[in-house]
Amino acid sequence: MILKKIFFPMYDCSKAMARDFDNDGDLDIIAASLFGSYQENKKPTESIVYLMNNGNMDFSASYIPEVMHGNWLTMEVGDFNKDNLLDVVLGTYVFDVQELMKIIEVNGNAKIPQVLLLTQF
Ligand SMILES: [Ca+2]
Ligand SMILES: [Ca+2]
Repeated sequence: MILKKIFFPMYDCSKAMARDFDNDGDLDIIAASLFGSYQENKKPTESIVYLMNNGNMDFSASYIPEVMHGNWLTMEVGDFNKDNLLDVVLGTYVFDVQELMKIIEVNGNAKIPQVLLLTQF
């Protein structure tokens, strides 16, 4: 038996969940990363990634640049707004005040999402 494999590089991925997010009958993947300490040079591709299943184990990756400063500790999937499309809720982790100050310095403001709800439209 030969299994087709996919490899998607994502450093410090803390959780990946497979669900049919686009209701087309196949499983897609959402993955989030937790870094042990804040990485100011972190890329959007290393934060939250949505892998849409195109069939035959072919996936297209999408990113959310606005949330790249989170250290995503927890994630859950559900239809929170009852529109029959799955949503994703994430929670981030900040180790201490020094790390928080570094994030604020890099972001330029203190508006950092601690809990994030992603919905589809
Ligand atoms: Ca799907
Ligand atoms: Ca929904």
